[in-house]
Amino acid sequence: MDRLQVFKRASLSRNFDEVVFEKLQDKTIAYPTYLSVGQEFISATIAQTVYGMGIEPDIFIQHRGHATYLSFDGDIVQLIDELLGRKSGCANGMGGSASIHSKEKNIFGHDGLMGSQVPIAVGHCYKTKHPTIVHMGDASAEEDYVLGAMGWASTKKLPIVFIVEDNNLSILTEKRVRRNWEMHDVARAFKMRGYDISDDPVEIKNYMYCAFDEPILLNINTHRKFWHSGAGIDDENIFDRYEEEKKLLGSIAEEIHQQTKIKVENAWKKQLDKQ
Ligand SMILES: Cc1ncc(C[n+]2csc(CCOP(=O)(O)OP(=O)(O)O)c2C)c(N)n1
Ligand SMILES: [Mg+2]
Repeated sequence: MDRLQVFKRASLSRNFDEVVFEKLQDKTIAYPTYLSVGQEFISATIAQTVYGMGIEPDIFIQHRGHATYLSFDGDIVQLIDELLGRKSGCANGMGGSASIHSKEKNIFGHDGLMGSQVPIAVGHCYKTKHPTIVHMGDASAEEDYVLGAMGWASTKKLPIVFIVEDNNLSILTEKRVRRNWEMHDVARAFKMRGYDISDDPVEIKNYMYCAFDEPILLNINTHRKFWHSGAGIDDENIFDRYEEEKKLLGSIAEEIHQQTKIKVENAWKKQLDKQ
């Protein structure tokens, strides 16, 4: 796997949301905003892997979706405009952070009801039989309609990948307070392959081996670096996959990080100058 290409995608998301963090603090952005920081390697690896397979999937995202949108090559300028509430935004300035989408990239925006994207994605995949990826949080996965839809996907052997971005949190409530079961076990109970893995890109790529031949579920353990919504820090010492990968890949990754930072900052500046 090209770990550097994955890093490039992750770097775009990281740098993008770091600018958004500042824009939230100085109130340039005044809407509820959900940062992907800390969780970027999930979408970055999935996108790099499926594009490497020559597949252009349909993608259903949820509220914490900036990294998914950018990793799957969603247009950065349209995302900036969306966060600024402009008509030229990817959801006509009406969706905001929680409901970004891209017609060009087959990214379907979220309606705000936790987990609703899962039955919608399954129904879509049942109709189209096109490779489909659906992202959900570990708390959204608990909604009853998610589980029924998974059963149907398994019964019909749909080409769908269920991605659980398991940051262990529902806003601030940890998983152990909410439930005593795990999503990969639920998938297996539905006779589907289900795996509980880390957000190490090599591990994610490896577990995509049978993706789209049959339904699979990857419960990917990850870490949310910032608040559930808005710009703040819950835990200064939380593990950061991005920094870990940067260290591992060395100076070339640092260079990619710096170049991407400039590119993203310039894109923001250009859009803000238009006001
Ligand atoms: C059906 C429903 N219940 C509650 C909410 C309020 N709510 C929005 S996001 C959220 C937590 C989502 O947690 P998770 O799915 O794990 O995603 P994360 O924010 O951790 O990425 C809650 C409770 C909602 N939007 N929809
Ligand atoms: Mg969560």
